Amino acid sequence: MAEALMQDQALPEATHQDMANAIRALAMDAVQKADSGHPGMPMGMADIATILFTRFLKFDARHPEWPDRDRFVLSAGHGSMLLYALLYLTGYPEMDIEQIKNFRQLGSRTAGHPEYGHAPGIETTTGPLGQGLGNAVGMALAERLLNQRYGDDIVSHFTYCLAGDGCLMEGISQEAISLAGHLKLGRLIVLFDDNHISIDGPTSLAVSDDQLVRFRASNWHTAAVDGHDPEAVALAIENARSVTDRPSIIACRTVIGYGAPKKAGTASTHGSPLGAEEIAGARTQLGWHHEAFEVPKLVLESWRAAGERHRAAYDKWSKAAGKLDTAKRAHLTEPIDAGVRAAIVCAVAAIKTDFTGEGAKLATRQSSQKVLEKLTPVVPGLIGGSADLTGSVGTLTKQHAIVEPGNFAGNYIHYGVREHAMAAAMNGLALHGGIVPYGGTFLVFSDYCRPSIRLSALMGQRVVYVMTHDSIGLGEDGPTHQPVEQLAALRAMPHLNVLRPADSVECAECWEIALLAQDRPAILALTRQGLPLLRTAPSDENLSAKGAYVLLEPEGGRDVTLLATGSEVSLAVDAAKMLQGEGIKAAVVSMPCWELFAAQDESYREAVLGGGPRVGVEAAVEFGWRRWLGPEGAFIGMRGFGASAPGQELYKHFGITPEAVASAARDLIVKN
Ligand SMILES: Cc1ncc(C[n+]2csc(CCOP(=O)(O)OP(=O)(O)O)c2C)c(N)n1
Repeated sequence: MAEALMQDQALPEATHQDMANAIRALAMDAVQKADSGHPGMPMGMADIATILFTRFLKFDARHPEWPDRDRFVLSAGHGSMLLYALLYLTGYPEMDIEQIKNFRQLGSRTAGHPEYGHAPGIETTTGPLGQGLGNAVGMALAERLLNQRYGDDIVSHFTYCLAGDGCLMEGISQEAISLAGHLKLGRLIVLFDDNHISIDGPTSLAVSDDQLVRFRASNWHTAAVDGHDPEAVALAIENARSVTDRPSIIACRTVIGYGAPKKAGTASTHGSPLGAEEIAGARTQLGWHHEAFEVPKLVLESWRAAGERHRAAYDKWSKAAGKLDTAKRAHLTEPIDAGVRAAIVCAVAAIKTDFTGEGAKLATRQSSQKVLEKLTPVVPGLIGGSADLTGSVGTLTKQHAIVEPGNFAGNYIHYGVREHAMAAAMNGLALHGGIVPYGGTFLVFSDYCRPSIRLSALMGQRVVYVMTHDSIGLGEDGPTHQPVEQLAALRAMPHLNVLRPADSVECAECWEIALLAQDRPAILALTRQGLPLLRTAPSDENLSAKGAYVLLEPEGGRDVTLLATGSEVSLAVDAAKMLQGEGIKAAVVSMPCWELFAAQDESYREAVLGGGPRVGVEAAVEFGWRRWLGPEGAFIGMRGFGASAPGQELYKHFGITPEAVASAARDLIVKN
């Protein structure tokens, strides 16, 4: 409260109205010049954004990377010009007026929707509605987790999320708000652009929810204000900040396209340029008598002053952070630094030795749990969780304590049956910095996480998705639970490592790959059923790191190469042994990660794949396999959905057996 009042007194000279109008004008001018975009939301939310950025938001435009800055998430990403205008006006680096003029143009930092990494100050990529809200929940959770570990002097900030009717209509919003309310994320404040308009027209066409009742039912503090009354907005934000045991939502009643004389309040301002005449009318109505893209000196200076409001706070924070142990300070932004990388490599080598020594038959979900048990103490900020399948997916170990509502000392989150929110929140945890999130569910439910996985990949965030029960091998639960097309679908996604280990040793290697790949997410596709140990020879080298490698090379050249992933590698090995008995020389290639294999040089790939006939084996659909098999190769796998029966029987029923592999190999050799 005292802080907010002090900031009030330091308010720059330009009027609130002028400062808000600068946002409105930049938005309508940029959209007009680009001949595409969404002016309505920035014009409607300009008052709220002005209050937030000039009075409350803790940020220093010179230091967008400040770990203790408040986070501002524009969940309604179509209103990107609101964010770009704010970044330009407050003086963020790399966001000059040329960027605003080049809105939506190739190579500009001002893409149609905010893209993480395109400019400092863009906290996350938004556009797919509701995802930003899920990210904000993850960021607010990260703040509490790190506050618990670092204390108030180092981590103590708010997460503000601007969400529209669209975000709140999306199903993911229910999961996200329910999780946030349960965990009592009191530092999360949602500013709801309650303008009653979406693309098709008035929201009454499609929705009649009482949003605030919905939020209250999920343990949120709620308030409603006139979004064009600056003092009412300020008071509501101040109140929300003082509620520490619940997240808050403020429904800000706004007029979309505020200021446009004919179009304000209508869906026509949502996603199209206003047109020259309407823009001229808006300038008159708003009292903004400046050329396109021109922000008068006083207004710009006032905004720039807002960008400097927290310089002293930044300096104070820097001093406090400077007293931290160097590694701990570094881990606040990047938990896996050189020291931790070395520790991971070392721990994985030790686990591999244990696995080879024990020689046990283990499901890879169990091996993964054993690996996690060793990695958890080594990786700071490693935060686990599962969507109500903890026991099945092996994500919890003896090294974990549970995060409870209002108590953030733990390192494991019960996300509940909320796969959508789990995945979106994990993106937020990763984006916040200081956290390495992993979360588990069944591979078939990767479909429920897919929109967020896509954003992890697009943003290059290190999120580890532990996806077990990865084939018909799961058995009796039947085709609803048996993934057949998910591996192919996930492999189709750019910038994502899909890792499917064949045994415990590969499982440890895949965890190492997932954690050390700082710039991308990973899927660990793991089995429910036990798998024999195939990597019996101890090796410190991470053989999985090249994506595929020769597991078994026959002496004296190959007649055929058997390519397989995960649980089917042992089938390929059995087939090779059968063939060997007949004098046929078969090599077995394990392919735990296609993406990494594709990135190897051609000579390596050719050497691994071999020049002769190839048979691919995977208990999934064939889609994608031709890349490795060529047009002549044979594929042993699924041709449709699975069935309900014990896993072993299903393998026989669907013809995924060593005998079938051997037979396909013989046929190919004869043909050749
Ligand atoms: C998941 C998803 N579905 C659909 C869209 C397309 N879309 C963009 S904005 C929008 C309507 C949003 O309405 P609202 O949040 O009320 O925004 P406003 O009209 O107030 O700007 C839709 C359907 C999208 N971006 N994401």
